Amino acid sequence: MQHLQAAARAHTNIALIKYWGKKDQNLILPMNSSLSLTLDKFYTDTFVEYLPNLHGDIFFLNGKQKVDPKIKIFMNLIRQVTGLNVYAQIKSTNHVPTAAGLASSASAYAALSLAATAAAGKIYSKTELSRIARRGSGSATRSVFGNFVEWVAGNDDQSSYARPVKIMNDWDIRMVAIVVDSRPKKISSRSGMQTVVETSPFYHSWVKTANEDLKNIKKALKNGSFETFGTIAESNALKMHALNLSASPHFNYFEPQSLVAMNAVEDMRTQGVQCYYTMDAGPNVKVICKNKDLDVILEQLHRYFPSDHLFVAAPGPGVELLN
Ligand code: 2P0
Repeated sequence: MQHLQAAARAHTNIALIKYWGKKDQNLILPMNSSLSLTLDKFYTDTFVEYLPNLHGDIFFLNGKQKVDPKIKIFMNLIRQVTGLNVYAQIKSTNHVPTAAGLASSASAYAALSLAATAAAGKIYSKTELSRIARRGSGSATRSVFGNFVEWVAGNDDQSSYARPVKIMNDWDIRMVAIVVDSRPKKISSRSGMQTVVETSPFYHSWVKTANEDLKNIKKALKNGSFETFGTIAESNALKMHALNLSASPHFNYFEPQSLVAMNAVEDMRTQGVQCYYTMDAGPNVKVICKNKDLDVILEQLHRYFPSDHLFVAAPGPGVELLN
């Protein structure tokens, strides 16, 4: 008899062209295409076992049982897709440095997509898996692939998926995560982006410039202009945060230390060090740089932040099964 179990690992990703708004809440179709870097340091391991005697799905996160309605809805989708009508026991472990506050739904749903479908005896292509992961959480679409990844917005379930972005440069890129605060975020991405879509007077311009940013950052990835690449990423992040400031009610994810980090990066640039920042739905700042500049950047950041608040990551792999 078939063992209805499988385990998978997926790494988190950081968007450089942000996804910030949906055109379809149910299918999780984004307003604009986005681009991210999958990271090697932060990942989720998920084990799924279908057990015929269960009367509902059971979910454990880091050893603790959790009631999560989003997981239940997602497992119903998995049953619909695979045709296996059995409840599952799900055990997830987030491998994120203690207090880093970088655990994300991206790695969670990418790992669960692969583990839950493989345990049901189904093997899907990575493109198909990215479409399944998308239904759990938008950013999970991109964590199915490694390195640089584009999530093609699309217009329906079939046309909204992730694909790898080929790079033609030797940057040997690194990302330094500066942990400013590890408390849970004030406003979830899901509700924050919805408020912005409904109320920001700048939303239309965001979609337009995000599409242009995507086109130009892909060009920079191809022709090797790191300065153009970093400048676009930084400005795209700030435009996303400007949407939040212009929403009604307005909100923001900045803490005083976020601004300290951003200014430190800008100061380094005036001294000729190539580094750029991005920020997501929380106060932590991520610095993008080349490996060759890493030591000098860390030395500068140590002036403001203790070393246990700085985490260095490199490009990481896509989702994979664990034996
Ligand atoms: C992203 N972020 O592209 C954006 C940019 C942060 C800023 O957290 O509602 O958790 O589950 O699809 O994927 C995206 O939020 O939201 C996000 P849902 P998700 O990574």
